Amino acid sequence: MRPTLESPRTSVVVDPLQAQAQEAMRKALSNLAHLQEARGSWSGDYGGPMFLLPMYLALAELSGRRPPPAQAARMRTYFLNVQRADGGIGLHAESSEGSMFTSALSYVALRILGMGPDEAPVVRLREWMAARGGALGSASWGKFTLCLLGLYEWEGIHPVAPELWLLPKGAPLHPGNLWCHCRQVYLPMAWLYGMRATGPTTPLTRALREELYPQGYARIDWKAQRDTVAREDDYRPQTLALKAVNLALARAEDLPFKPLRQKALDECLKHIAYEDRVTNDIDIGPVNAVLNTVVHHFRGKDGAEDFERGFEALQVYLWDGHDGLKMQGYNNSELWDTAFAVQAILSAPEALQAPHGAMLEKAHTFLRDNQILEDVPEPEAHYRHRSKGGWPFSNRAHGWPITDCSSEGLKCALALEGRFTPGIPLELLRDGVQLILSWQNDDGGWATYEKKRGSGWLEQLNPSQVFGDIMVDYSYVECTSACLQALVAAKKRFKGEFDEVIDAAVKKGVAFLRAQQRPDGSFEGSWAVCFTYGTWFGVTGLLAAGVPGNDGAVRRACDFLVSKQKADGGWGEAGDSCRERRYLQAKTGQVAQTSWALLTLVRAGDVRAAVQRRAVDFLARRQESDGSWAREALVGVFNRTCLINYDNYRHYFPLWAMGEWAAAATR
Ligand code: LAN
Repeated sequence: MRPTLESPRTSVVVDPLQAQAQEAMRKALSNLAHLQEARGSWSGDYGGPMFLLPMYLALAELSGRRPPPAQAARMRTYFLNVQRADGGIGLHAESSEGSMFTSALSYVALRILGMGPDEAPVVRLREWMAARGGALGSASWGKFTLCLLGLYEWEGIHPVAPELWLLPKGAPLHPGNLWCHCRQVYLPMAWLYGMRATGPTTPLTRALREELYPQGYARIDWKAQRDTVAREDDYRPQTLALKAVNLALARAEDLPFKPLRQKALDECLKHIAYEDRVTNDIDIGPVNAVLNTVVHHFRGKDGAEDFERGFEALQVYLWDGHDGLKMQGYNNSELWDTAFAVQAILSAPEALQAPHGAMLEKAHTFLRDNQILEDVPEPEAHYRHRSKGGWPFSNRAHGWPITDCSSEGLKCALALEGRFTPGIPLELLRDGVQLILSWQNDDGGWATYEKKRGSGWLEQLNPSQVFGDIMVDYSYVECTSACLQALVAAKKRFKGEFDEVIDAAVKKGVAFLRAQQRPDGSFEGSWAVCFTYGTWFGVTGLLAAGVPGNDGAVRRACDFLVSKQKADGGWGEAGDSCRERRYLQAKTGQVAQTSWALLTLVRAGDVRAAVQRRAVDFLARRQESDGSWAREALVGVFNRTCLINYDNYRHYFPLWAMGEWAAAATR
């Protein structure tokens, strides 16, 4: 800088952007403190998928538990808010087109919720469906749900054979080899299919049969409809392999005598009861939570108590949000949110953190009290991995630990160790490390809940039509990165104790990550949108593992991100990137994605300071006066096609990114 007489050398040159960032962080911290729950966590709307609430309402209708009027009104509001201008309803709340699966189920839901067939939104929805052949084109899970209600005939779907559960464990088609979410959905489906469980005909179902099918219900040749699917629902068209399996299952189903059926149904029921028991009836996810409860309903007197507990547990999945009352994609996302919030808080300058000791202490309590303390009973007999020492996505009651949730939990536990009492016993931290190590796949990566079991070709048999990659728990960039980061932190903490095993695991993990990088330098994410999220994890995983910032892979990833920055200084990647598997720009920058990009560039020590400054400026400008950030487009995703709302991402990621930027800029 040019020395002048007016600026004596002792004066501190204050960068106005630093000052702006400090002020933004101060406000973001008090907003986080304000949003924190008494139990120490952050909770938020986890809606998005549009098939969940209708499935819940199908159960409510079957079991005579229609929601009370005020709740029903909020649910109607939700559907009407999400309904698209063309009349259809998409797979998720912000889909760029309607889906027959969710339109047909939402139609039924609206009628269960008391809307008449002549009310305008219902008419528009029906017309949208009719123009596309009606509910016959619904994806398979929609047809299945309609069967339960007596609104589709069981002969019109491919068999879901309960006997698969009796196959020898090593058989490739054994459900134990499937991704746990897929396995747990097809488990109650197998029982319900085996029983051809169907609710009674009522005036409503009689009317719906005519409204859903312009061709006339009585005239439909059901057996010929097994493969009928609307263009909108056919993301994963039937493969030859699936066709062959379906044919074989159909032959078996047509046999007059099925000697193993009863035994298979009992086996399914045993696993359903087990899943209910080890999750406190929450179940691993929203779909099996509904379907297991449907099973108990159809068990009649035998299932009455289980039904009550299941139905009660389902209430935690409901969330009354800004756009109405919906069913969420999980019981909640509290552990995940809390772990990220803690890391964001810890990134802020110490002077700003100082007033928030109580917030961190409460968060620590939540993390401590939600670590999983026990393995599930007889894990092998129920196709379960170990659990002890891990962390779930939501809370301990849910009970299924996840690789990356455990890693984010462990990272926080280590970062906060010694600060609050009682702390987490050292033995439990060790268990966490061992668990993460035990989850590593042979390919060097980490999957979500379990080690990869089935081989990739199983995906050829994906019967869902609307989802991609549901059959196998593959290694993912995000999970691998999180596990590497946690292991490296653990190596430091347990000086010497785990050095060799962790070094070996990290070496393989790095090789996996490198192999995932795409020619354009990006990494594809699977659990949020999309290349921005994946690249953040890819790069931070490599860096944590000791790969230097000037490594070619890191440089290429940074170049990729820099090339995508928008004129407003932010990053905005459209949700359809996940579906189409290529980077699609959104109209404007988004704060969560901008934060991921900024975190990546800062950590990598990227020297293009102006790029980062524009991002910081974008984040600060977007902040509201109360320290929050406004809601933006959905940014979470699963199975390539379905977006989901991580409502707290906008509250802590900008803080985290500005915190790391500010620290690096003053270094
Ligand atoms: C989730 C939620 C958490 C999420 C993260 C931990 C964030 C991720 O890093 C790994 C994958 C995981 C565990 C995940 C997988 C898919 C889930 C379970 C969901 C997105 C929540 C809902 C979704 C589930 C599959 C929805 C039901 C639909 C099916 C196709 C079964």
